[in-house]
Amino acid sequence: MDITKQHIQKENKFSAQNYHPLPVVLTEGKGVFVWDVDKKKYFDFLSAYSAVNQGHCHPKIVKALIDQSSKLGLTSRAFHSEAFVEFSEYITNYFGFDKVLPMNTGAEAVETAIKIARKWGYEKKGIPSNNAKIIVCGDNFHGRTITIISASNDPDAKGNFGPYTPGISSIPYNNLKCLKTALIDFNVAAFLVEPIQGEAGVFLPDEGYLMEAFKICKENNVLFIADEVQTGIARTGKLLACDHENVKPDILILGKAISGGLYPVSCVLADNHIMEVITPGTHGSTYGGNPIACAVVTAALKVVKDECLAEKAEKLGVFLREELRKINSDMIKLVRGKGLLNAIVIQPKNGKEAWDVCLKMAENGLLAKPTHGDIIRFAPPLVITREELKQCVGIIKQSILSFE
Ligand code: IF1
Repeated sequence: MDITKQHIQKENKFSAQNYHPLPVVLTEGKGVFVWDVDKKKYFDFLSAYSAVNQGHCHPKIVKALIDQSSKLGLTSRAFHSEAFVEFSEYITNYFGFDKVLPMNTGAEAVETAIKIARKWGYEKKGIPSNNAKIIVCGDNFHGRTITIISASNDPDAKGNFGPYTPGISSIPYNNLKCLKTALIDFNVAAFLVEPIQGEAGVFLPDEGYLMEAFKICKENNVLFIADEVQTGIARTGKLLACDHENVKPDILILGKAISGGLYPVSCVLADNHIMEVITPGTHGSTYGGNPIACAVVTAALKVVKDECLAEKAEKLGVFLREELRKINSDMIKLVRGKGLLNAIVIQPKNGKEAWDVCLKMAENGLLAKPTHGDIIRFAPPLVITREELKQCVGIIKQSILSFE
């Protein structure tokens, strides 16, 4: 049996089956490329769900990881650390907020944002105790914890994990009328929204939706929370997806590419009048804000600016969508996206569907994965060149036309 099959068989034996990966076993990554155990080279068109915006194993981020982990790993927040002091100043200036609260995974940062919003609701807005409500959007994806899936309408993500956390209501995405109605309720503390719905299949709201939603929140003394775990860090052609509409969220949630895919780091950013509800002992995390995370994030964010990744994503995204729309196949129902967060919707043909297209693209040297059956997300590292992108479009075209 070949080495790939051997690895997959072993994984199936020893690991929980909570994913259905493409039959590829990766062993190396550099920039836009990854290699499998057979030394086959691929373009990575998923970027670990937009966590590797700076490219795999970026030398400057790797250096920061090695240097810091050889000096001081984990102190806990029981003591101050030089790395954390420097990180806090750097990241709050970088994004323009007064305070940062560091965590590790995106879901933890989302949970943290919900906790802050609820506490703000009670202590600042005057919502009666234990009555705070959070408004979310249908087809959202904010993570996998019990509270977050309580806000989900995805049966796979939510099914059989009850009982669910109360105080969370869902409204249709991109619907300002429903938001206005929902915020009439004084007990609403916050509106939690993805500026672009990634998992749902790269759903872009109408132009102006974010700004109008923000205004409706302000009119009703409700916090606007932007989950930019996937859309942030230059992915959509601006540093933050909210920047396309000049919206400064009351609470900003970051994760994934904040550390360039080399260390799990997330954080919540907010100004003093909101973050001050968090006092000693009211929140924490063993690894949150650890020196290695701080060093890696600082290096990863510097790369975003030094290599103008947002501008690149903006320009290359327009090019990619133009080229994809030129592919003459009725299997491509739709191409949509912003910056280098894109997706194509596949019309099954001759019994072949999105999964088969992904298998064919893998055969031809490009890795991408379907979401919700018929949608394929195309999100390469932002360091990709125009020439490499052209090659990728060629692979996508060749793969899709092979089913004609
Ligand atoms: C999986 C999806 C993407 C996120 C947004 C918070 C989180 C995520 C907008 C939580 C995480 C990941 C999780 C991973 C696959 C991937 C994903 F398909 F699940 F939905 F990207 F679209 N907010 N998204 O996208 O961050 O706790 O994972 O660090 O769970 O399968 P996390």
